[in-house]
Amino acid sequence: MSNFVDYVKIHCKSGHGGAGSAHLRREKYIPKGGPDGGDGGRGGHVIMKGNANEWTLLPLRYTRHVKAERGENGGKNQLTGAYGADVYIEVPIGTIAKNEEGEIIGEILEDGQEIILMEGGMGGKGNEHFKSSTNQTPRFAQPGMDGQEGYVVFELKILADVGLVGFPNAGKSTLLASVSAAKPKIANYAFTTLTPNLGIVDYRNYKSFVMADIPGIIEGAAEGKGLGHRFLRHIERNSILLFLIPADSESHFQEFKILENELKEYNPELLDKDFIISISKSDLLDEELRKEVAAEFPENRKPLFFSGVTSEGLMELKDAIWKKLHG
Ligand SMILES: Nc1nc2c(ncn2[C@@H]2O[C@H](COP(=O)(O)OP(=O)(O)OP(=O)(O)O)[C@@H](O)[C@H]2O)c(=O)[nH]1
Ligand SMILES: [Mg+2]
Repeated sequence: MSNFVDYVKIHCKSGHGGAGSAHLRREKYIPKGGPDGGDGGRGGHVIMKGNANEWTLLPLRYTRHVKAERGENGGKNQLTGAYGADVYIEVPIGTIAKNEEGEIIGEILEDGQEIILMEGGMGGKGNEHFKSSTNQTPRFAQPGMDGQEGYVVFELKILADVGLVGFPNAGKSTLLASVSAAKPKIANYAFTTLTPNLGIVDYRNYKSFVMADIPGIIEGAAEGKGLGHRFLRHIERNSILLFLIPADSESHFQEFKILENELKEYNPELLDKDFIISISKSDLLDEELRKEVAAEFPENRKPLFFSGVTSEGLMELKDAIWKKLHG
């Protein structure tokens, strides 16, 4: 999935409104019929719609133009023209649409959510509306309004094969920096990382996967503490999760449980994702301490040890990630 597309530009056009009708009623025995022209139908909207089954903008890569239908013209007998069909652009959760000026039109946060990117033109009013005491038979009607037209840029903020999950200071950014060309800020204080960083990790024989370094999670994150929902949303878009528990944690397994619980509180389906547990900063542990830490974890949850500083354990970690992704 490393050929991810997170940017697509599409020329969009909403439908022109249908014209109102200027029809005059003609009946056999009525010499002068009145106006009976119906209104034109609204032109179709261009709508962006959230689809939780999509994870990339890849399906839109070759879409150059999107055009909604025009509204039908009004007809005689007060017949209103049909609405032009709306056109839908389906996007993954987290997609932001911007106009040509770079202003945000909207962001998709939920499955099925719809945001109108361009409104269809209003239909014109039929001549019936223009009847007055001085003009009983108006021979004119409104034209339909123009639709809108222009480029829309779609951006998916983040999408990665593996997302790093850990408390602040766990060593997430250090790991990303040591396995990819990304240069995230690293520092010895909480919330150094405020926005996600992506890195492409080279793997044996020219293979690669994408790793996402996301802001640290704290207890209560699911209720909005810390950076709250903002980053938990990013986690939803990663294929697998890598939990990082730093070697100098007070209680490693406990820390893992807190992280797991925050994900569950936010969205229980996150726990269905494949995950790997790791102990970061393993250079701080000698053989004996390492055994003690491993013993905290149940048999089916044994952690991998690595150090982003000395690089020990990184190859095994990459192997484990690759296996989860493709094995
Ligand atoms: N000894 C040792 N220190 C490390 C290691 N990895 C990170 N550190 C240190 O731990 C501190 C935090 O590292 P970061 O990589 O910024 O941690 P983070 O998880 O990205 O933190 P936030 O962005 O705040 O969530 C820094 O002072 C790092 O130098 C490691 O493998 N060994
Ligand atoms: Mg960081």
